[in-house]
Amino acid sequence: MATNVTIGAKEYFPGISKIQYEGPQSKNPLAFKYYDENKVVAGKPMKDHFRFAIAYWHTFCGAGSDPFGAGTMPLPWSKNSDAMQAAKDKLDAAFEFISKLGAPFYCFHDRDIAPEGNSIEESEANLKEIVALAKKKQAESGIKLLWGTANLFSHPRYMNGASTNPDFHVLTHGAAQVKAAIDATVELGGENYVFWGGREGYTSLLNTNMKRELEHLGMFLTKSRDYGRKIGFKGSFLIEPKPMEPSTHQYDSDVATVIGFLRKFDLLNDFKLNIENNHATLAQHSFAHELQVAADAGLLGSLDVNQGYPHNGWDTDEFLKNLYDAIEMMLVLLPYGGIGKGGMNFDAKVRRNSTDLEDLFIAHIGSMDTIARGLLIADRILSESDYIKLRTARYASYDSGNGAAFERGELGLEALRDLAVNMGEPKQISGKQELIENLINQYI
Ligand code: XUL
Ligand code: CO
Repeated sequence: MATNVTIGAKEYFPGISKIQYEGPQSKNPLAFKYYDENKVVAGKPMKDHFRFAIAYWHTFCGAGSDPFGAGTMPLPWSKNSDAMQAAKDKLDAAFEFISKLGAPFYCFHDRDIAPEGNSIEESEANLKEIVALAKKKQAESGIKLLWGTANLFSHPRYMNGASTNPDFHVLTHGAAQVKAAIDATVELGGENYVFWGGREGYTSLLNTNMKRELEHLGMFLTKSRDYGRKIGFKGSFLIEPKPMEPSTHQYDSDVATVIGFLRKFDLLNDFKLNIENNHATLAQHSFAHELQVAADAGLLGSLDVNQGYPHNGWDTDEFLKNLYDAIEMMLVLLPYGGIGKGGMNFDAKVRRNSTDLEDLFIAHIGSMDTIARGLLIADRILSESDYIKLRTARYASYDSGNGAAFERGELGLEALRDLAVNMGEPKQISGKQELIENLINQYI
């Protein structure tokens, strides 16, 4: 899975060579302090635990504009006035960046890598042309596609949603885009295909038939699955929950909601979850909570690693720097058996005042190191401490006797009532939360 540095017609990041692991003592901002890709931890190399991926839309397309001002980022690869030439330059910059960073994967929306044309046919042709070049770049560099997706939210036609749009005509345009994006993902050997709800949701119930819109979404996903399988896509389809923004109410609001939806539309065999930290916190959950809900259902597919700003209520897509989040993430992932064919995609952007091109490297290096530390710490907590023992012990009364009989379904409500009478008032048993919190801190 090693990546070879690949530079196109022009070098976009001169002076930066392949980022090396230098260890925790290093003062070099362009070196890894903890992410040592081949270091074996908990039975496998770090790189296989994480399967890091670079998000094309933020790192190569994000100009840093906000509702109050224009973009601030230099994006030297986006200067050509010919949109297709600019897309080719951006592809060169992307593969140079990803290979210098040493990330094994990338992720894109159709419109990130190729511009929309004046017709569906022109858009399809644009995408095909860039996909052919990306395929060569992948072969040359060893970088792989973690997932592809379609942008069904930026174009004004999607203002009322794509597959949940009240207008069937708009839905057909969404279908054309998803078909082309699945084709591109398969052509590039993509390991997953993502659906993030974009504008699939509503702003006012007064003008919305929610039941009908959800049925359309279920049908749309079913037909997308059928098409993908027909053309030989073997990977997972992933749904990425988010509760709000851009719509006031997003249909895929959190992991539990999505699992219920997948069950209703009989999609559990083909779909898993792509879980993003900032979306979890917008849903008033912790990242670990969302991961655990998916893990318990056997549906943990892939992660968009980032974090929000704790004092506001929107999706700030910051680079993950909170060590606790990284530790708690690994405390769920390690016992689950790892991320499988998923990965960790940096759905994150540098702040709009971080305008040096090297800041893109520094931001990714920081998150990769944070997550590597999370792994090292979580592994020690799991293998050396009493963490699992303390948690397991709380459920000991179900391990034998009547507790075990209850779990087997052998005790009805009358029998349980009689046991309560016989056993009398239960003794208080402490949950020991602070003890466990202290124990985690002891390993940091
Ligand atoms: C938006 C978001 C998307 C998805 C892919 O909040 O997270 O970028 O990851 O469409
Ligand atoms: Co995301």
